[in-house]
Amino acid sequence: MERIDFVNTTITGGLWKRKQDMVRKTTVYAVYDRFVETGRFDAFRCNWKEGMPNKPHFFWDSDVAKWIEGAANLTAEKREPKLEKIIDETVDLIVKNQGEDGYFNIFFTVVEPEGRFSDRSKHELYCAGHLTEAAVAYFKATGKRKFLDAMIKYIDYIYDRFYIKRDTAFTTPGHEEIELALVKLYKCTKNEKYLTLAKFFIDERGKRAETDRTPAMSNQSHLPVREQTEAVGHAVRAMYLYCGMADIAKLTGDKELADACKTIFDNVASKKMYITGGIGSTSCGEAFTVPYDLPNLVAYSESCAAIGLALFAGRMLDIELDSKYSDVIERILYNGFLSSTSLDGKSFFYVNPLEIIPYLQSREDVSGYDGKAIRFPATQRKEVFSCSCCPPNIVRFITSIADFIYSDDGETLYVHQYMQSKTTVSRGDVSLNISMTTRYPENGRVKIKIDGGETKIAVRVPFWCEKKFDTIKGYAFFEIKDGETISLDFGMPARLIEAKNDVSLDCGRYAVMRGPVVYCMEGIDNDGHLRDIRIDSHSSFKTGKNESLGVPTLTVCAWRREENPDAPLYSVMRRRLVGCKATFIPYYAFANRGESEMLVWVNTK
Ligand code: FUB
Ligand code: ZN
Repeated sequence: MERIDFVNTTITGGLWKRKQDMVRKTTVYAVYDRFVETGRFDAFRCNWKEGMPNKPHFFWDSDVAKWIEGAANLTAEKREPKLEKIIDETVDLIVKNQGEDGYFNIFFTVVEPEGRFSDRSKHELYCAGHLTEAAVAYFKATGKRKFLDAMIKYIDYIYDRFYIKRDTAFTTPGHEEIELALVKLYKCTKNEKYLTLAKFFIDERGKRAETDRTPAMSNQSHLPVREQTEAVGHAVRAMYLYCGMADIAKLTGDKELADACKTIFDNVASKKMYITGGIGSTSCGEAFTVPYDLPNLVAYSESCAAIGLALFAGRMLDIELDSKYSDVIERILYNGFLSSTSLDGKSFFYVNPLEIIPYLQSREDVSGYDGKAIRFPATQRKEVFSCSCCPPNIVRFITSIADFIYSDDGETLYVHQYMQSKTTVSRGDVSLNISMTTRYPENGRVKIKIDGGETKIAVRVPFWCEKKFDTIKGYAFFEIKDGETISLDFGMPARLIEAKNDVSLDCGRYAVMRGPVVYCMEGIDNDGHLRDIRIDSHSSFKTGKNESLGVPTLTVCAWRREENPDAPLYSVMRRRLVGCKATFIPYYAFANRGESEMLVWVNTK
């Protein structure tokens, strides 16, 4: 089963078309402008000196690289001369400032020139990886080779130092990413040495103590990767590592590696993932903790980590057909990922909490301490961060989202995600034109038409679908003739969801989902005190629309205690529940109307 690359698929309507249009029109420029203002683009001139403003951070290269990758993805669908000009100018600077030997890294050129390949915690190989991904994307989009050739030269140098000479102060990267980039470079150039280097970095991780300021578990170096069974440490690093492992497992047929990936994936999906698909629940090390530790108020759930899990799940699906992977992707897409970006496309959450109590935000100011011990997530999205890894990651992710829709194995076309789209599949002399029509996730109806030949088709039956389908590994199989259309209706009632009782913080609470979309209440729609609102298991939801936000709503009869402004801090319980209406909006749309309380897991009556 091979994935149909997003460059062969066009999203033609619906939510994702609106998001892609927003990125093309607004987000890509908003992120660019903030990166210009903060000196990230200028840093590529490599002329920073002590005393000057905008000292380059050691992973600024990667911020811009991700932006370039996103801009390249846009160019792949429709040429964008303005974006190409920015990219070409940046590539010129890279080539100009690249060493004779191929080396390119802003920080280790202008800030710590003596430190090349000496500090495992400073993301050198991570930056090289993102630059390589960007170069491959730009080459694929435009056919221009300059960036690709520059990165080939750099990677050849890395190969020589890390794999041939082995004279660097560390063996494997402190922040994984280059592994999956090397696989992309291998696929693009067919040069086996890049696959060898990717495999080397994967195989060597955890086999020795590395000189590193970061704890071994934080960058998954505590054990050789084949012996790892649990997702641990920094969540983004973990996901990028697992992506690399899954890539290598698929390309080399390495069953042991594939099995490690399966075990780790199951560990994440069954014990360490929010209902939104978010992962990495603590701000301390931006990391996974113990199973079922999924706090809502102080959730970390970094946007990049959600992206990373979707990328990992996509690669697992490349290895074996199983809807558990595509279901997780869907959960992320419509929730933990989409929440990252404001509805106007200009600002972003780094951290995606599942509950907001605004007054807790000011807790640090009144404690008398710097108060960094408990960090409450920001209540509002920001346009840029000092560590601004998420915004450009969001740009490259939305622009390549069609990567998740289809796969083909020459006999069967697999449909994993439902997005209105068109694609073409070549099977020898036969070229199949596929067009999918749907308003998903507004409703669960999907039509898929095939022209150009007959085929088997396997469609994912979503995890939330209550209708009965005959499935194998969560997919329903049909035969479809040339010119025929298959019509599916998964239904899409609102449902109450409960968490396993091990997730202590969610006990006695329900979350609301309609199809793949998790809903939440905001104070602004519900007179605040959201924790005091209770719903019960007979709740019946009415669908509607919030016109100003342009999103669907759900309303339900609920209860709350009768208001008593004179109540003391504590008083003897009296049952004074009164009926009220509770209004829910999609979780992804929270925090678009100023600061407000927000709650996903609602108390039960
Ligand atoms: O360290 C580089 C990026 O910044 C990581 O991927 C994010 O988690 C953040 O730490
Ligand atoms: Zn991030």
